[in-house]
Amino acid sequence: MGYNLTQKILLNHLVSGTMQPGREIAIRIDQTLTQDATGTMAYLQFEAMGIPRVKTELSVSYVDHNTLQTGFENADDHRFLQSTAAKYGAYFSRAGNGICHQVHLERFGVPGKTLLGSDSHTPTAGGLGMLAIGVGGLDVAVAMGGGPFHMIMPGVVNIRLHGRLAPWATAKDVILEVLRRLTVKGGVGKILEYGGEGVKSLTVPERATITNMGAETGATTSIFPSDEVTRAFLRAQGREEVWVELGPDPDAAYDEVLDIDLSTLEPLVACPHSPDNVKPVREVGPLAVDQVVIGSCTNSSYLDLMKVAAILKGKVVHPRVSLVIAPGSRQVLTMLAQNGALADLVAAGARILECACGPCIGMGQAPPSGGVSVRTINRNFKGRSGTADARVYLASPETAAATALTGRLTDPRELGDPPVIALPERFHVDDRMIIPPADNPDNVEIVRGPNIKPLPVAEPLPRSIEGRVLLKVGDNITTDHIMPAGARVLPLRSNIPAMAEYVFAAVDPSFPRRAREAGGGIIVGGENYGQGSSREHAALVPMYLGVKAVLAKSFARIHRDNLINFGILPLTFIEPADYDRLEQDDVLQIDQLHRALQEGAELEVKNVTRNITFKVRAQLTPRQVEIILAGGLLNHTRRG
Ligand code: MIC
Ligand code: SF4
Repeated sequence: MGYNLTQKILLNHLVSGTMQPGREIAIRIDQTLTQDATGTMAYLQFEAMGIPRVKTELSVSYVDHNTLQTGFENADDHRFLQSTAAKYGAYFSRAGNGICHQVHLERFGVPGKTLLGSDSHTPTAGGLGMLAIGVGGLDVAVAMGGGPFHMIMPGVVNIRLHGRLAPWATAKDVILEVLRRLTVKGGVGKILEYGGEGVKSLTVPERATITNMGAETGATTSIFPSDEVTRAFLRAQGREEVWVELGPDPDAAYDEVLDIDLSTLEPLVACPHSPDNVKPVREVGPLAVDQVVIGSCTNSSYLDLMKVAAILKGKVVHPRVSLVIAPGSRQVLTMLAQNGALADLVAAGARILECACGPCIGMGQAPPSGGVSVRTINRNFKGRSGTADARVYLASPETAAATALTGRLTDPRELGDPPVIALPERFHVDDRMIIPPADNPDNVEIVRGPNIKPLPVAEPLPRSIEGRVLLKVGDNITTDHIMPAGARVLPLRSNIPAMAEYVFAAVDPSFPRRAREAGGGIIVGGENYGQGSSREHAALVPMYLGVKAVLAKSFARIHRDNLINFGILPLTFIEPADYDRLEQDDVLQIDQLHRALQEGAELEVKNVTRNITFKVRAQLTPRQVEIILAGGLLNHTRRG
């Protein structure tokens, strides 16, 4: 039996383990990326490991999230990141150069290589045939230090694309269809490998839209083959020499197969408040719209924005609508400026933002009260836009542009013939906003502003835990619920004591106070606890508040790994009904922890308040047991 593409890349990078789904493997990491909201922590952790220079082939430190500088904090963090990159051997992509995933695709991604990024949308580079995985910052710090990345071997799902997209159907509609079928937890423990003859008809930026938003299914990553289309993209970026042809063997086996006929897809939209709440645009509404946002790492490429410019050319935005456009990179913005498309956007009334994440992460441009916002981004979790009662719909740039003109959610097919925009022969290449590492690192001094506070480190796991249930939540709780982002909280990412005031802010603002008063405790969650962003702060800050364990029906991958990395026990109910028998404030006790974890045995939890017991599972690999016992990955790594 031959290998699929995922297995080929993994095999090439395998350090230990066997590639059987469910077994632990370790792989070598060629490249890493960090961004400013997760990067300060990652570099503080790298520093704490005491390694003088990164050991990867390439590490890039991006500034793209925290660019709204309403106080000194973000600018201070940027200076810290610039100095750590110079000293420790990473490239530094300056504020204004673009969103990490877009720039990495354009300038650094290489088919067949592995990329580990401290951002959940790192799989964007899968559009180039790279195996690109999003993780917490600490895992990236370890990889920068030359350590392998450990993961449970996922099952590989072959998504076979047939036919071609009909006019006005787009890559966004492909991934929305995948989300409609798989839901936000259907990809957990899986890698989505695209294939079939339909792949040929999709450009690299379109493929990248699909692999980017595969993150919303919970998948470990998504990947496309590297073919002549990939080669043409890399040639146009002046990087043809890194191209290699890569695909599955003809007799490759997969754990699952999913067929999608591209020709049957129509414009789709994800309705509030989940990316899997997908419906055809024509079935939603009539829906008056207050804001349209075009941008984010999912849909802000040159091709996307050229189509938007063509739709808007000569027209003006509807009086009700505020249209906001954030180009994905300086390359995109420069090209739009040079060919006149930017003038068309401005003339149409678009509010042009810098090349950054911006509204996608609630860094400005919050919609009005109760407002409806149609966005080309990847997440519409409640409150993420910065307005608690706003309703956010996710759609393609074409649907968004049509909507901006009419003021109501609009199927772009109403506009007649679609614009046809080809991939340019040559992109505008100018890497001067990417600063290479210093030649003389000894001369570089790390610049640390007052916002950068020392790194809290977890305690080794005690032999028994007794704690109060501090909070009980339902299914699909996101890391945005646990540790919100947005313009107010993001600047505190390197200041854990200050961040602690916002844990579960939108769910129960009394959480930090109660956690402090109780001296820590336990959180109870439903299915897919911790989905969404990779932010390790959703584990690190609860750890700082004394949270010892999370009991849930199931976990999202990155968050579960982050909990382990920060010494918090992720436990799952063996009988889901036991979830119903627990209430907030119940006192729980778990004894003989060390022995049960080391033996891989089930753990007995005593509900002291109700005088009942029930069983939970930790399902840790032997390495994860060591990490938890040591009080987290940093302690474990330092001990070597
Ligand atoms: C996001 O889209 O939620 C973020 C902000 O990019 C996060 C990372 C972070 O919280 O810094 C992600 O997706 O991992
Ligand atoms: Fe930035 Fe949004 Fe992409 Fe996250 S999802 S990296 S916030 S653009």
